[in-house]
Amino acid sequence: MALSPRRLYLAMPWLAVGLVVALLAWWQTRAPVPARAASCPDLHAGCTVQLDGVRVTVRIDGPLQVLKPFRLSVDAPGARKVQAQFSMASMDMGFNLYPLQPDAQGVFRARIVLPVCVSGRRDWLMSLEIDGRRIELPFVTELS
Ligand SMILES: [Cu+2]
Repeated sequence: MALSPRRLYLAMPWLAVGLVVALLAWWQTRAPVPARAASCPDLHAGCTVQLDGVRVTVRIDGPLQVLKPFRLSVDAPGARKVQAQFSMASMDMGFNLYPLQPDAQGVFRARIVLPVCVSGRRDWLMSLEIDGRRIELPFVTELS
């Protein structure tokens, strides 16, 4: 069974399918950015987390409640790109990714609005990605 040009031609769609499957498999197994677990009992007061020698200060202003906008500020000297994502342990809370924008002082800021959890949970996980490094901060939203 020689590999004639015609056979090769017929095999093309399958090769394409195989390539897509391989790409998807690779995408799934890509190691996520390792996270530095941190704790911040009072996000309004703010917390400082050490991330590879950089002092990262995280703070929020405004009501820490669902459906109400609050402001997130991240001070990470020297950082170029900061983004935040909000999730719940073992629960898909939908896609949300907030790119933070630096202000004149170089403090990264974003306005966040959290969705309501369908099962009434209030335990969230804030994932901050700072130049490819990640901090995970658990927090609980307040009741309105
Ligand atoms: Cu939830």
